[in-house]
Amino acid sequence: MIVRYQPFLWTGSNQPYRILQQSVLNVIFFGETGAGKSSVINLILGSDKAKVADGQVVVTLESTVYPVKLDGKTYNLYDTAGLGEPSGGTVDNATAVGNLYRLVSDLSYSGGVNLLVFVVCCGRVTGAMRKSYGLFYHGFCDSKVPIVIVVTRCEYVEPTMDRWWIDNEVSFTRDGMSFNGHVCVCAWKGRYNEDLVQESEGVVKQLIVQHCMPNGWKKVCHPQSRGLEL
Ligand SMILES: Nc1nc2c(ncn2[C@@H]2O[C@H](COP(=O)(O)OP(=O)(O)OP(=O)(O)O)[C@@H](O)[C@H]2O)c(=O)[nH]1
Ligand SMILES: [Mg+2]
Repeated sequence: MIVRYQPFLWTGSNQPYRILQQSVLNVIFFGETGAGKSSVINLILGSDKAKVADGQVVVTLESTVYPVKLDGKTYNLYDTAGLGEPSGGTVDNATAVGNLYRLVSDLSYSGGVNLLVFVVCCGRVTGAMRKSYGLFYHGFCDSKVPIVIVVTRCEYVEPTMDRWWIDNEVSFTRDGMSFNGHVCVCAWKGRYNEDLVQESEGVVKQLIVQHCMPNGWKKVCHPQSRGLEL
């Protein structure tokens, strides 16, 4: 089931019209445009429900939720618009940032946020990554939510995909980015990499189950700030 995520509507009283199930665990995927957020979500879903880029286009335009059951619990996986798209793109950065802020605020009126998943491509650790991490983890989530990193495009890393993290973790910590957990994956289903994709599916699911906190963190927001445009 795919549910287009919609912000809550306000009745004018203190009750929103629509409350998401309290018992689900809310997991937000964020990162640069093209990092592989939707591909990683598809790995977990075991399907192609989340639309993936074909070429150099921005694909995920708004937050979309994909419910999935893992180990008997229901997780709502939130796919979000990519950060870092220069102004004038399909979803400019200010809109993407505003959508993320709204998502965190809206979830604070239901179960809260249980886990953040930062998705990056293997390659250079960039200032843009540091900015996205700082803005979302520290800025929007007050450093109160566990955060894990999923590194995509690791199919060519030798001798195993995890080697990339061993070589690059220090660059993240030096830039002030630390994580509760990490995995290096191949989220692209090619002809000859079925075993890597299968391995990736297992480690990503495990990462989420292991690090999701049981009680979601809720941002203290004021109703009048809900329409905030950043
Ligand atoms: N080779 C390789 N390609 C990948 C991997 N993960 C994702 N891709 C490709 O990278 C491109 C972007 O992937 P998406 O999943 O659409 O990225 P996204 O972060 O959701 O992008 P936006 O929605 O535009 O922000 C697609 O062409 C994917 O097939 C990977 O592990 N290896
Ligand atoms: Mg996407």
